[in-house]
Amino acid sequence: MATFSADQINDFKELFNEHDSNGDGRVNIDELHKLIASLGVDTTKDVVDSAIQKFDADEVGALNFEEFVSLMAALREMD
Ligand SMILES: [Ca+2]
Repeated sequence: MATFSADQINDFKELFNEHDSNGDGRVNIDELHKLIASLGVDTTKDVVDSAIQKFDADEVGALNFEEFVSLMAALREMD
């Protein structure tokens, strides 16, 4: 998580918690799709699905907060 400031991490945490609608500490494909849309990024479920597969290190089909931050880092790299 080295590339983000503490403030950014806090913002991510808020965003993550806000979209973890069932409160299980992970964002699944539907939750992540809405989260990314709320950032103003237009994407498809297929793209979200591949992102989950790529960053879901423990392979449960949803991202925990740490995995989510890795995804945000990768998205930033693409800018
Ligand atoms: Ca969840």
